Amino acid sequence: MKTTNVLFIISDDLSATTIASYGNKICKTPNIDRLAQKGTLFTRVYCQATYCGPSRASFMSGYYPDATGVFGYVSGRKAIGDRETWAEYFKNQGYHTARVSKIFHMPVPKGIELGSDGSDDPRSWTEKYNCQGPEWKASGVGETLEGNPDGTRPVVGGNTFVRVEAEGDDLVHSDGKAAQKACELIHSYKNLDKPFFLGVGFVRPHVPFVAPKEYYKDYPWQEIVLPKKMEGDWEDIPKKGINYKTSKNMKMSIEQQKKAVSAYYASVSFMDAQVGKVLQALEDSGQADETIVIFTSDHGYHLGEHDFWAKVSLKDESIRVPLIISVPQGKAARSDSLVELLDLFPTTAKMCGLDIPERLQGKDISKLLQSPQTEVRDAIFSANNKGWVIQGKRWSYMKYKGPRPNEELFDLNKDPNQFFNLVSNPEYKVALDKMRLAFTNKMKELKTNDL
Ligand SMILES: [Ca+2]
Repeated sequence: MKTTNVLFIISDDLSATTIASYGNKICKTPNIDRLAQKGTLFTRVYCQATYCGPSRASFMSGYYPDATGVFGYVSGRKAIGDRETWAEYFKNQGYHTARVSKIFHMPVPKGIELGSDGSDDPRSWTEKYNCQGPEWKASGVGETLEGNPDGTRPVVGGNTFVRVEAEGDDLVHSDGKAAQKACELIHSYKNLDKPFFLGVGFVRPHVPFVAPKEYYKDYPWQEIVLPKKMEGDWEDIPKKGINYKTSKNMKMSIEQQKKAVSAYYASVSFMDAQVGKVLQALEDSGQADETIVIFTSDHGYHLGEHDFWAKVSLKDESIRVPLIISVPQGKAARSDSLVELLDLFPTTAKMCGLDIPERLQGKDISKLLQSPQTEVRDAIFSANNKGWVIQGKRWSYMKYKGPRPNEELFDLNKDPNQFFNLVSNPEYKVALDKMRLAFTNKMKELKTNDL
């Protein structure tokens, strides 16, 4: 007998701050917003690692990166041994599981140019599809925005800020092909004798910012307003808290910064249009009433806050992700509970009537779909290769490896932009001690797991 299907859609490097239903007034995301109209939008969801590889290995395996030691660009299979991944668990419980494009780590743009598997976990899937695309080599008007102070650097590959207003339609690109493949699979699954778990990974807005030129037209760079900056902002940030990409080391002029944001928005709108196609296929195939839909990202992104760019930092823009969960006949709701991407595995298991494997480190948050006012935890936990962050609703505490100064403390009530590090301020000694203890306890707790 068929039971509930899971359609898991994940964008790459998508900041929640760029989605209209999360409050962005410029960037257009009508399809994600439509999903939010019949689902629960979670406002405080956090990744467990702030870059692709370890974040994806974490939510797919069900473990914090510090439990598995997976901080690189690998799937984590070696670390979890024979234990089932999220998709593999569903497969072994009788689901047809499929991957379209990037679910486990896949290098962008290189892996997409090659159409290769990246750090996939073959055991997780009944079938899988890679979606090759031209990426930065797409024909169109392109510009390199970093390391290009005199404007003479050609469009280059790699993990580089380049924008390309591409010729041609959506199907030229990896995400257009991924949407097409996902739609085809969804229609074919109508005839399956078992439920499906379909993971669809879109690679935009990850750099290069390549999208058909029509998606650029709503975002003239001259009209972009950059985030508020503060004089002396970096003075109280420990060295390891300064992000690996900054306006300074990328040598970006204000014009280049605005062009980066406009290109990011165009990439988000392009990705959003692909989400729309997949959701439409689900409705057209008559399976929307038996399918849970999840939309999220692997981590957040800086668009100039603190003069930081991209991911990896432990500040809120980098650790926070969007999450919408829509259930059959669902209505729009909002939850401010602190949620982690690790919660997806146990939550979907519960919602599909499967036992939750006890070893999992995330929580079942399915009750938030009925009562969005409920809270499931006091604090979230995330990490990068230089440190950790533990963050409750009021206090955010970061601890970096190596000698002092190696801590940050922010009062999110008074300072949501995280401009004022309170670690050296004696007035906040009680809060600091509390967060230091919470951090120590969390590290102990997550390492005692039986792996
Ligand atoms: Ca990513």
